[in-house]
Amino acid sequence: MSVADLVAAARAGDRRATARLITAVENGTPAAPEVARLVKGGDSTVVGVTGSPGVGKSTLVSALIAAWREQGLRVGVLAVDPSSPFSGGAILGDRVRMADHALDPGVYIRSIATRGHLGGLAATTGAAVRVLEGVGFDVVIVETVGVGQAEVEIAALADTTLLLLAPGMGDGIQAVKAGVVEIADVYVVNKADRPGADGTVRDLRALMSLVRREPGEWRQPICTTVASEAKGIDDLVAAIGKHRDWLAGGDHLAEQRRRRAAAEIRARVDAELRARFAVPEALAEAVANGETDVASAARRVLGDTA
Ligand SMILES: Nc1nc2c(ncn2[C@@H]2O[C@H](COP(=O)(O)OP(=O)(O)O)[C@@H](O)[C@H]2O)c(=O)[nH]1
Ligand SMILES: [Mg+2]
Repeated sequence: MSVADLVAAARAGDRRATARLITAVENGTPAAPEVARLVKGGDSTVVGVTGSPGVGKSTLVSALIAAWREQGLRVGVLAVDPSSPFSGGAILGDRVRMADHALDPGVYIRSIATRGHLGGLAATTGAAVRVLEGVGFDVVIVETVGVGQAEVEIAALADTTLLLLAPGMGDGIQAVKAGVVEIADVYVVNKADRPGADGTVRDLRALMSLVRREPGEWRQPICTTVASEAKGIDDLVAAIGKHRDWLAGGDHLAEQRRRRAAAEIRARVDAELRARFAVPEALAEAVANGETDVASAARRVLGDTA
């Protein structure tokens, strides 16, 4: 099958064709540039879903898929979360709903391994997002575990990033303080059926009242959900739509897309620099032994003899 045939098949809902296109760009095969060219110009709502393990991301994604499918939208999901959805995460756990999605040509779900990407995880994920956009998915969801820098970078690929918190998880507000707050566009307090949800919302409000914003700047709403019972999903979908409208209103969307592309290039450059400037073992030993210092060693690695 030619790349053009694959793209046509993927647009018609053939998930194997979609998978082959993503694999091509992930692996950087000779077909990759043609794939990129043929899928360009797509326009999806790209939604990042991040938060600590167990907070309910996969369950929420499943509920969001159902809501958007009801509106007739095609939904693609990239799960950059080792715990989901194919290795025991809640999407798989919810067998009935997942079986529906599995037969539904309007849904495509793919796990992205967190290791072994030549161009860096963010670059790989960004390329996959563009394929899904290009073959006509109206919404692309990227689920990541919001802990490491790589995950934060991946979340930054999204137009709208949801940060999930849950009562009693302790780390919630800390995650907000630690800078994840900068990438969140919508806060979601999930597991609102559990005690302490009100307190989590209050803590968030208090924290946000400290942030100064310019007029016209986006104010992150706080949505409460019970993902496992599909409660609060309509309000969340509406909040995502509002953020999308806000982005589209100013020059925000174009700026966001540029930022996304810059983040992808940045990730690729980082990966290539790492590959190009390997740290010789002897040099590491010299630093470990105190024969030289880290800064000088780093300059040596970079070939900077000045
Ligand atoms: N009580 C309650 N449990 C939930 C809710 N949402 C998810 N869970 C459960 O929390 C656990 C972790 O959910 P999962 O979606 O896998 O979390 P993830 O690691 O963030 O993707 C599962 O047992 C879910 O059934 C909720 O709103 N309320
Ligand atoms: Mg998960």
